[in-house]
Amino acid sequence: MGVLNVTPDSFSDGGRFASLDAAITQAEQMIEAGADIIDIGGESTRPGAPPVPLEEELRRVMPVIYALRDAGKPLSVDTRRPEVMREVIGAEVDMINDINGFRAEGSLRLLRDSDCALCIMHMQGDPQTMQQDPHYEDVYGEVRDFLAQRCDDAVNAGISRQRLCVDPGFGFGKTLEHNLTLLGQLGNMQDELGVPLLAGLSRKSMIGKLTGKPAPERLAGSVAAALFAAQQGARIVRVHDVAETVDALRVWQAAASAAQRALIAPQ
Ligand code: 7PM
Repeated sequence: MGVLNVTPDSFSDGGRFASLDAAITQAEQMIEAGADIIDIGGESTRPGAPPVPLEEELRRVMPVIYALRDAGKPLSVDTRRPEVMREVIGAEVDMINDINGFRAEGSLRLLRDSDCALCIMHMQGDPQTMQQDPHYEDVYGEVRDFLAQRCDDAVNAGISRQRLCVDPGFGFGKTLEHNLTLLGQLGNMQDELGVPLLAGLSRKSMIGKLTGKPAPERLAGSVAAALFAAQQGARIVRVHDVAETVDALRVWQAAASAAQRALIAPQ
């Protein structure tokens, strides 16, 4: 899954057209590089970020959706707002990726009346305050139980389990230690929940803490994290650097299958 942030820093029409153009070019490059899903986000969820007005979020994502409809790859929209979900479902997007786990009133009901996929993510608190003092008694158990409960809630709202995937939400109300505990147990979580797992680690502060590097220099660390997540059983990795991650996954997959064959038929 390639990350496409549509967050123009200029609000003039010139800035808007320029950023739409840039977003489309970036999406085309990610598809060319091997992305299977494009995740379109119009709301900055950076810790402490001010909320984006609803109308502005729609003005950012809708033109990009229309421009990428015929690009040949499934489109996902990263949003917490039922109003945005309704609009993008109407534009026939393939997945809603909600960092809030579809906890907003009415969102599951909206999804029931579509055939759109859902990515249910765990977040403790809200983006404004979540990194202030994250606390858990048992981070793995609490995140797993939350995701299991939200999956059951979705199924009880009339949504088929086959439409769901889950995400532990790295960096969303979690310390480095919490993130590492979750990453180390990703395989168990996949087994226990029985729905496909999505992992988003790309350029996150945990990579920065482990490498001592600022965001623009977190490529190698992010690729390592994506490979590890895939090896643990993650079915989807959400990344900024698609070409590099695809290369790494291809080499790792070839080596892993060769190792598997050697186990079955030793030379
Ligand atoms: C600033 C800080 C901007 C953090 C953007 C972010 C995830 C996601 C995001 C994730 C799923 C980022 C985050 N992260 N959706 N949306 N999983 N499902 O680092 O980990 O891209 S936004």
